[in-house]
Amino acid sequence: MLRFLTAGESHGPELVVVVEGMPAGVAIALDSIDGDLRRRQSGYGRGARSTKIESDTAQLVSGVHTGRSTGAPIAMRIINRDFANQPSTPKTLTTPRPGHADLAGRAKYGLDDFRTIRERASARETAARVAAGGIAKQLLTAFGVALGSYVTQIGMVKADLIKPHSGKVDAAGLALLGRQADTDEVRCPDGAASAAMCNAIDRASSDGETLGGTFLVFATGVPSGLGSYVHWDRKLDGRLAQAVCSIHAVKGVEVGPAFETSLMSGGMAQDDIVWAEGKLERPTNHAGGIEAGVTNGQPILVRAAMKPLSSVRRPVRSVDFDTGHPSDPPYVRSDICAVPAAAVVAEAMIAWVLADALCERFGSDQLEAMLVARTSLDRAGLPACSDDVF
Ligand code: EPS
Repeated sequence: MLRFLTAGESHGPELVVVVEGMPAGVAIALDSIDGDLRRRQSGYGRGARSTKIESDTAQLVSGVHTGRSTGAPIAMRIINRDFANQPSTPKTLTTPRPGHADLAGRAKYGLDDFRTIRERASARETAARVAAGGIAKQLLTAFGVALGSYVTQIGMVKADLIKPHSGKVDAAGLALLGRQADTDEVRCPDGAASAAMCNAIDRASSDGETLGGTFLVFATGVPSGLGSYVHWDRKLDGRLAQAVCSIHAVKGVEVGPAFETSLMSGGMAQDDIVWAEGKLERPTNHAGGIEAGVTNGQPILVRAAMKPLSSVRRPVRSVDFDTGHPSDPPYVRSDICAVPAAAVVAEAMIAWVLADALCERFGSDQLEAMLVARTSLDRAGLPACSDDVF
């Protein structure tokens, strides 16, 4: 229902994003999009490009009138300040860097200069995704859906945090963890772990290394009934996994504590269904808010694993395609750790998938009509005795 398309190269003049299918009537505040762009740029371990050169803001080109979406495509631009620093004829790169798109890109498009491939494959593109996700978040806000994220591990350092699926942390508790993350250098709400993560990043930097890690994204207030159990390609967990796994360097995604529950017996891993004080309650959330591909009204919990970034200063083995001889590819400036930034990008991608699923369920032309549809559909999943309550 919703689509977005990004364009632009890492060191080209600008990134462009076109958001298509946004219902009319959604309040669009550029401030909150710019706030997310700033959150994406920060994080201990980012390189000079993010911290010293770029200062991302979104310029709105179309699709918004008097502060509200019109139903027309919403186009935005994000200027690359580093464009001004680029040489007019950059040196050709003839040795592919392992772990990057270089080799795969040559096989795919037959491009001789690995720099051309790197330009589009760069994670700089995620700034445009965050702008698109920022639009999606504003539709979600109208439905009372809120998103946040925090870092759970960097390198070997794991945060010691309350388990978000344990039933001991509600929407307000998750929001607090998200706010704490936003004030921390590595976006980790465990202060002791955060300090150890920063030390690990310093050590990696002096060793010419990089670090990966894991992060958690949550969405609260999500209406039940989004997604489908009927068709494989409409299952919401699958759609979320695809969206998050498409983020640069993300290699794994779990919905709820999937790997932890794989160690449990079936009875332990269930989330009981309880009718209490006129409401359906689930004392735990092992399902991560999704059962059989459909939201169940519980917070959505998605965790992802990011590999250590592939641009390392220490020597790596490769082959020069001009000579056919072994060659160490030239080090190209990069980040040491981008896990905190990836969490913000994942928020944007999850917001996007949820907004798309909202449009699917409640219609997608006008926000007002969607809100009316929501009110009538919300009661569909309740037991008959709920009539006495309402
Ligand atoms: C990236 C390499 C670095 C990162 C960049 C992603 O860029 P540069 O080579 O210009 O130093 O800083 O990320 C961003 C610029 C950004 O805004 O996130 C890469 O190779 O993917």
